[in-house]
Amino acid sequence: MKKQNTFIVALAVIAAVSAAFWLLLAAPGLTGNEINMTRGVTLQSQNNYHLHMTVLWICVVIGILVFSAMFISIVLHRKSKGHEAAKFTHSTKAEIVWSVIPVLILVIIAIPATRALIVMEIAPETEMTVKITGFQWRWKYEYIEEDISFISSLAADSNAARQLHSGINPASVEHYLLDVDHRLVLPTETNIKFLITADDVIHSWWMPALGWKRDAVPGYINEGWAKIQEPGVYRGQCAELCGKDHGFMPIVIEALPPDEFRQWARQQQLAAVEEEAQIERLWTLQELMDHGEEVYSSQCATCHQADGSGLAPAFPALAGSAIATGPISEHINIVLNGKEGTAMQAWGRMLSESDIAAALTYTRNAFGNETGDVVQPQTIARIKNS
Ligand SMILES: [Cu+2]
Repeated sequence: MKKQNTFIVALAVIAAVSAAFWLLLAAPGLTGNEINMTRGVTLQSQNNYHLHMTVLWICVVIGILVFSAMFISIVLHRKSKGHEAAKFTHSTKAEIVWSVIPVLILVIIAIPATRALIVMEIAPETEMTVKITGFQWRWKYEYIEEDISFISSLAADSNAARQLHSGINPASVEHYLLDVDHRLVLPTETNIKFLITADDVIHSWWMPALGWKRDAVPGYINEGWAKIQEPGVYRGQCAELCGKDHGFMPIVIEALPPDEFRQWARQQQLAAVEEEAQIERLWTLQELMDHGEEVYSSQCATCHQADGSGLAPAFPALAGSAIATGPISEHINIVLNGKEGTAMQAWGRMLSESDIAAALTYTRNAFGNETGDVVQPQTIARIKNS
C-alpha cells in the first residue's frame, strides 16, 4: 500500500512540474519576455512571433489533454484497484483517429506558416538596396544607391577584452561581443532590400529583430527585405561557423527616422570626398604611424597580435618578418591581394588606400622593424588602379 502511495505522489509531482513549465513558457506577462521569442520590429518578425505563439498554445492544449488522459488512467485504473489490462492488439478505428487528428492539426498550422514564409520571401517594391558581404571575420556594407560602403568589425573594447591574458573582465564591457565599430545605419519605414553574399567561406547574416537570417555564400547572392518599424539599435551575429573568429563578427543595426538617415548618409558621402582628398596628399611618417596603429589594432591585431608576435603556425609574426622588413613591393602585394591558402585576406577590397598605406608603414616601423619606409596612400591607389 505504501509503495502505491509513493507512486501516486510521484505522478502528482511530475504533473505539477509539467503544468508549471507550460505556464511559465506560455505566459509572457507573468515572467517577462526574457525566455520567449522576441517580437522584433518588422512584419516578418511579428508574423514569426504570432506563428510561434499559435503553435505554442496548440502544444499546450495537446500537452494538457495527453498528460491528463495519461495521469487519470494511470491513477484511476491502477492494478491495486482491481483493474486488468485489455487484451486487444489492433484497432482500425483508433489508428484512423490518431492519424487523422494530427494531420488536421498540421494542416491548420501550415496555413499561417505558409503565409509567413510568403511574406518573408516576396519583397514588396523596395526603395533602397544594401549589399552585405561576409568576410573572415567582419561584414562589409554597401549602400548601392547612396554610394556608401564600409567595413563593420568587432568593437575595440570587446576585441581587447577577448584577447588571451588581456586581464579585462568581459563582464565589464557593455554589449560584449555584440558591438561593432561601424553600425549598419538604416532608415525606418522604408522597404530595404538586402543582397547577401560572402568573399571567402559561408557566413550567415542573422538579425533576430528583423525576423530572419540569410546564408552568405561565396559566388551566390541571397536576398532578404525589411521595413523597420521602430528606430533603435538592434544586435545580431554571424550564424554559420566560419572559422576561428566566428564568434567575433557581430551585426549592429541602428535604425533612424528617414530624415535623420538622410543626414547620416550625406555625412558619409562628404567623408568619402574627404577621404579621396587624403589619398592625393603626401602624409608624414608620424601621420601614417598614428593612423596605422589604429588600423592595425582594429584589423590586423586579431591574427598577428597587438605586439606583432603572431600566433604560430597559422598567423606569422610581423616583428622581424621577412615580408614586413623585406622588399616593399612584395609586402604591398600580399596586403592588397592576400595569400592563397592562408587566412591572409585581400585587404585591397576591404580597406581604403589611406588605411592600407598607414598599416603598411606602421608594420614596417613598429615591433622593432626599423625599415624607415614610408608608404603613401597615392602609391597604393596607383598600384590598385594599374
Ligand atoms: Cu561566422
